[in-house]
Amino acid sequence: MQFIDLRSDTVTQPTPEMRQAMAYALVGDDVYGEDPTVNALQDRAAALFGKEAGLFVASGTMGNLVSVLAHCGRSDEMILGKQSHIFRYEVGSAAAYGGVHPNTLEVRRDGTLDLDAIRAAIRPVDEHVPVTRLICLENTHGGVSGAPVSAGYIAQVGAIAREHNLALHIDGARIFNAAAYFDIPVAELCRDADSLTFCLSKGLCAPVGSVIVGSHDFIRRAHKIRKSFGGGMRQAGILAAAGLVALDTMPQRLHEDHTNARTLAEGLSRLPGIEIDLDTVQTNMFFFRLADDAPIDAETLTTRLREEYDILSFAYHRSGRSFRFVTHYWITADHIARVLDAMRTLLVGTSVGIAAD
Ligand code: TLP
Repeated sequence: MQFIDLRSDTVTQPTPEMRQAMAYALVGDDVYGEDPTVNALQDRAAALFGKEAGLFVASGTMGNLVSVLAHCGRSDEMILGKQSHIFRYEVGSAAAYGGVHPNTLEVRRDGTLDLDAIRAAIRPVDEHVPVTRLICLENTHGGVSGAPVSAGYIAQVGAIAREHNLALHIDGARIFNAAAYFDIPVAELCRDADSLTFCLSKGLCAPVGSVIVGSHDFIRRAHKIRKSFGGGMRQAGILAAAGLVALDTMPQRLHEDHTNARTLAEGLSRLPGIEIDLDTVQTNMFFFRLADDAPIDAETLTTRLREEYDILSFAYHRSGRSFRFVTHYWITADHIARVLDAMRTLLVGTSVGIAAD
């Protein structure tokens, strides 16, 4: 990659092995169910997550939308975090296309929703109110510094869901980062969920795609909804081939991204003008804030990082002074040293002189 791109792990490019697999992938018409590579990816994902079936979709957003609509009908309600990606960044699509009403709860620093608040949010049987059908969790939670959510907590939410006959969906865009953090198989983080979406295109580096996993019945409904959104792809095996390589090669190295994020965050915490809570730095992303008395404003920092150091970043949340840095496969330990040196120069005016290659 030409730049040190810390904006997101969505910027990752496919590895040479993925490009090779894509070039030689066996393909067929997936709308007929005849693409062997898509079928292999779906079966592989289902087995990995301990579910009956999988469905390849174009993106994490599509995976979440299709899942919500497979669980809920019009005027049904889903309980989810106010800081969740589904609520914040998916264009209100569940409401727009499915008439699904969001009932939002505050996400805590550890990525969880308060269990009593979930219980209290479940609607009573009353003709004035929507029917609660679904609880959505996010793991890792991008809205709060990539917090990994434990299997123990998910089991507790699963118990509430079962008690009230609700479904549990997990937006697991970065579930492999959570699994790497806890050092457990993804199936353990999925055990109590009825459905989960995970992304091949973020930390796993595949160019396109996500997979939904769940029961045969759920996937059958999701398949039809995917089709209605124009998401029935034809020779999609070219994309799925990269996804299979991603599953083979990427999950076991994600702890390197976590280590790099930690090193970067600790280095930044030692610089004046940076406000950062190191307790929140657990996986491959973290937030920090430029202090009000920092010697540089966010816009100048972003511009100088890009123009003078080939480092891409942007102020997050439009709050002006908050940044999110995300590490991934294409960010090396050497890059981390270069970012820290650039930040030190811009904030303090001195550099330890790490040469750019
Ligand atoms: N997140 C993107 C932006 O949209 C914010 C990012 O840079 O982090 N769930 C979660 C938890 C996500 O972080 C994202 C993407 C999605 C779903 C959507 O995935 P895509 O982009 O594939 O639709």
